[in-house]
Amino acid sequence: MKRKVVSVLLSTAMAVTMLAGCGGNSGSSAAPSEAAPASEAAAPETAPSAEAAASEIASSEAGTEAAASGETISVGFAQVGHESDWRTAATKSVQDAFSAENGFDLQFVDCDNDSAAQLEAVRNFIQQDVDYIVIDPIVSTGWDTVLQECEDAGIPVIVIDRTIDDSDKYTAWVGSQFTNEGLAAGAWLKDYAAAKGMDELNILVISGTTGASAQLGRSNGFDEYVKAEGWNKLDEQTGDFTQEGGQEVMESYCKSYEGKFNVVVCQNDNEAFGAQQAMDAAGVSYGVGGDVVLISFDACTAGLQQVLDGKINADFQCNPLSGPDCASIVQKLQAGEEVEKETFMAEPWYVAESDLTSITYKNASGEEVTEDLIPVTQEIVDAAY
Ligand code: GZL
Ligand code: ZN
Repeated sequence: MKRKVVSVLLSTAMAVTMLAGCGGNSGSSAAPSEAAPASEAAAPETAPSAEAAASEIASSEAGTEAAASGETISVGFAQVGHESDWRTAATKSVQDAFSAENGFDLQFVDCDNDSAAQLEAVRNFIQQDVDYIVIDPIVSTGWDTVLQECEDAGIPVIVIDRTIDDSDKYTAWVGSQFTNEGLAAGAWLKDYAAAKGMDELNILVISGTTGASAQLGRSNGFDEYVKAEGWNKLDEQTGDFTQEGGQEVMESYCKSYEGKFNVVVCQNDNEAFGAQQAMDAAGVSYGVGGDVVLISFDACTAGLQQVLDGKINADFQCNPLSGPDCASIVQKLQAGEEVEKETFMAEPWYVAESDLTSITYKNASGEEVTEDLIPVTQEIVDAAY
């Protein structure tokens, strides 16, 4: 099965509006900003990659033709929810790509982290007889029956971001290699601890939504290092990818493991913001020069600001901007063209200090890779999603 790695860029300024209300956004309001390049190798200031720009143009051109010919493409999108800054950016990426001017009629459903509601949303799309269905699956199992119903109705399904692990009855998937994110975090911590002379690691993990492929991959990848290095992982509890969840779990950790931990791993930035609040309240110092190393994932704008401020030591990006790739897959299918089953987003690893410049690890495909560590600068923060 061919794979394509795409660095997805938005070359236009993008004002990221944060969803108010529940779901644990960091509460920070992001200023309108240029989107960052999301390719591993690219430095922030490089121009949009030709491939990404071409796919963006192709999807809008084809869309415009479709719109001009009056044949809009109807798409049902069942989104996880609104639990994090990452999710807000991911939703906007799809809504922008599947716009009316691009020739789409997008039916959007925010499933608020409720798997039953998500299955119901997909079944409603079948009833509405949409042309295509896009799913970001809250959890990775329980999908085969409803995907069979989509197949029986002749509606192609594109999966984005998280994966569906109990069925392959979908046409294409665009997203991240979550296990690599966890492996990269373990590889970085190993080198960082050696560089800082930390001979004993006592680790607390605040994991994401249980059963989400992002949680499974990050936990499994990181645990390979826990086992191989003999690190002491004191506990792992879910913070459900929300700020409230991160704060609640960290509050209990500060009581149960007072003075016994020197590393905290949060599986997204919003959990890290909550953990910071709890550690502040407990008088625990973290980040560069602190008693606790704080690791996070997503690298959203507010998370990268924390890295720049030395309050998060390392932030492993998960790229939310799969909208353009997803839209170009739909347009290719509409034109009767072949599409790849898997498209992986390229994702940079960000750090607060520049003493380590790269990591080398064996990735989920068993290849030994060496990847850059990017010290965060203000322009990187300003260009983030
Ligand atoms: C990862 C995505 C995760 C993010 C969280 O691809 O599914 O869900 O890491 C989000 O911020 O809630
Ligand atoms: Zn909610």
